[in-house]
Amino acid sequence: MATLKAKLQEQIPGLREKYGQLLKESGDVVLSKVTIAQACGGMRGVKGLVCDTSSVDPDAGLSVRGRGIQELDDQIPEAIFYLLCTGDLPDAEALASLQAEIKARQELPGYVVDVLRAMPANSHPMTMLDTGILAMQCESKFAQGYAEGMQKSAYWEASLEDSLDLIARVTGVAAAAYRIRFGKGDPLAADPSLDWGGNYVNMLGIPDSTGEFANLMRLYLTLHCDHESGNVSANTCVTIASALSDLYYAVSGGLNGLAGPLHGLANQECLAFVLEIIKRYGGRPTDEQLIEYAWETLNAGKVIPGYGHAVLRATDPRFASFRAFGERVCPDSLQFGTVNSLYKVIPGVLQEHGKAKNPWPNVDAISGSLLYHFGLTETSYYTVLFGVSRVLGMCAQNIIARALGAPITRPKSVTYEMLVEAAEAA
Ligand code: HAX
Repeated sequence: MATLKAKLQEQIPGLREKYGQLLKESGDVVLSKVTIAQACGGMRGVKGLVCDTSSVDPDAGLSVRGRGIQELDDQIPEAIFYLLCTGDLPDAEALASLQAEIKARQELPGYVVDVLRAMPANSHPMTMLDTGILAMQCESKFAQGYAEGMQKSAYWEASLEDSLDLIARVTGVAAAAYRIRFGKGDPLAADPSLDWGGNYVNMLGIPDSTGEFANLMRLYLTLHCDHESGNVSANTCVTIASALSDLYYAVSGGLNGLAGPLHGLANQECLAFVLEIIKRYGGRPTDEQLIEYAWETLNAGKVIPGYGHAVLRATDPRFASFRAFGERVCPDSLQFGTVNSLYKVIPGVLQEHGKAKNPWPNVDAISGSLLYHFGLTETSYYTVLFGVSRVLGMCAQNIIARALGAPITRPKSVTYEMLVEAAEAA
């Protein structure tokens, strides 16, 4: 068995060597060109970032370290973190050791709950999550080590320390935010006998007599773990950390990006969309009613939440994993059934509409319907779960970036005049 730290210690010299060699021998090779449309269009398709933890293929979707996410949907999120960091799944002993590390660090500093309680009663749960994480910045071992003159070669170890602390505590922050924001009573303490996902469910305080809600949580935290480094939240996190701001700053900042409606907030909007449809038609709608509703939405200039993607061009495999879970656990749920009916009609409507490059559903189209089934009905909380999971990927990406001594991010921007000049020269 190799603990996460031992495995990283063994791998990092080779990793530095292979990148060093590549840069020396092939540093001038052109990877991508950038058109004016791309410079003005969110840099779509420009290859200008390096990320080894995961990759998103337009058709096959997310793979973590080369393994399709659907092959991994029976793994627990702690194992996925080990995989993200090292490229291998842990054996039983390494997994137990990682879980023990997390359990040993999960008690929240008392001031976090005070900070959350002091926030306005109508704060968005994402604001509470991000604030709770940022409040703990004073705990950063990276910041402390840096102030004490830590060697550059040791940055990754301090990052790993901050990662383990953050992963251990983020579920406590998220659960406390839920209980305070929605008047569920005092925050609940962590239970060290439970795994990361099971403990999170337990701290939310939502009864789970069958254990299936904990299974859904493990699946949720696994499926949302990472999505390359170019998406808004990961890219923001990478950029902040490239200034050697520690992970509390970087993760909190990245999650602020996740809170946008075109990114992580879509899952809150998806279930609201489903609930509105059910209300309007007084129950499970027919296909004709769904088509009517979809066209009304599009004609009002709005997007169909949960459909389309900046990179994917097929049904998101994470959608498929959730769908299989729903078929097994709650096939008769009104919300899950409506999501299934939408899946039948929306791609055709979007194709006819002719704008979206991808008419297929992304992960956000379905996750809320399953959470709703288990009694997590506060839709504004859904992005928090996404954020908790994404902390795994953000931390893994950061550990590797610090191991490789990644420099500060600084792309070049151009003015309108420069664009015109380039256009004229062409
Ligand atoms: N409904 C209606 N129109 C859509 C659409 C949808 N679901 N998806 C894309 N379009 C429209 C775009 O608004 C755009 O219109 P304009 O030319 O008028 O601006 C046009 O189709 C082309 O867009 P695109 O190239 O296909 O998509 P983008 O890469 O620009 O955007 C989005 C990708 C995910 C933001 C987009 O598909 C969308 O808004 N979807 C709905 C919201 C959503 O589900 N977001 C979650 C995405 C997953 C994620 O990141 N989660 O965190």
